[in-house]
Amino acid sequence: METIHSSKHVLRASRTELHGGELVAPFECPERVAYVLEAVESARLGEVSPPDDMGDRIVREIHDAGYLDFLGSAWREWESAGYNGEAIATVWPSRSMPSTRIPDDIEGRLGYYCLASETSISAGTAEAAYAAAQVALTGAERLARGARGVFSLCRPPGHHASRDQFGGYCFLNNAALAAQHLRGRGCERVAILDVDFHHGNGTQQIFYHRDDVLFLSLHGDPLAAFPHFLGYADEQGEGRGEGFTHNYPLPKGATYERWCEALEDARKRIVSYGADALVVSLGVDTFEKDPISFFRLGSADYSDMGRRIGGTGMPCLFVLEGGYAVAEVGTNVVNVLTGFESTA
Ligand code: Q9C
Ligand code: ZN
Repeated sequence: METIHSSKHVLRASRTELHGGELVAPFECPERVAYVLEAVESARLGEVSPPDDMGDRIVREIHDAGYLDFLGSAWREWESAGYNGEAIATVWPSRSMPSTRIPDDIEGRLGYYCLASETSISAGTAEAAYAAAQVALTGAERLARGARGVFSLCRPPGHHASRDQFGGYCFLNNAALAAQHLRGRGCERVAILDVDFHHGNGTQQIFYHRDDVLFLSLHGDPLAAFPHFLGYADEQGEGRGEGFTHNYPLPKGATYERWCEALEDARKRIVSYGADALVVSLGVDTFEKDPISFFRLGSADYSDMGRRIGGTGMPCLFVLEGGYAVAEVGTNVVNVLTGFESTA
């Protein structure tokens, strides 16, 4: 299996994450990719290639123009405001002041375009996010040209990013971009299976009213886990999209056995939907040693997960999302990929 990777991911190297009331070194760090590349190489998974320049047409179809302008200029504006730290949102158009006005001031714009304040914007963030988008789009193009499986080693991750908001370590929705690209390249129906520990709120929002992209997410129950305000079982899509979103919120301490029951239900839905291609939002923060999550998957379980995904018989693009037990992220991700390959 080919891996698509951009060394520009290192441009995303923020120093701060707001965690437990402290500014800590971010869980989502460049070392994650180093471990994944190491595991890809030692498993001899296949070639590692840089992304092609896929342009910004699909990015503009999925994301809001004002949001993209904001991402492009936020760091410069923050610096010119004279602040010493990284850009962190502190105020939102919340339930008590539900405004749609977009303020001029950077503090106001940050709040307008942000959905969670753990994520700081730093120098180079926009460039790295754009490179990750190209990695996802290039992977989708390889699939459209006939590959059975491709790995887009995206960083920063994407599934929390909505049409016009960043947060949860995400800025551009890599998996959504890949699905949209596949739609324009001959796939009538695309399914997105989100196996990251956290609900893929951004991806759900982007496709909520559509029936040409099926979205399924297995995740920690939002009553107990980030992003808290989306990902409940009764969210099933709206309008044409009704019945094309499926959420599987799972309890604290869920084992692979429990997780797998949900995967099997999702798998049936994907097959009966008749998807032409499958995009997997591949987060491995379901791991038992993940520092910010509460499932109990072990390293060997990821091989089984990959085999089951391969069992759909569908061409599959794996897009990296979360996973913060840094030293084990590589092994766990590559176990999914080699499990998938074993079903060829
Ligand atoms: N104090 C992804 O896995 N957690 N994002 C905030 C912790 C945010 C995870 C609460 C978790 C975001 C791509
Ligand atoms: Zn996650």
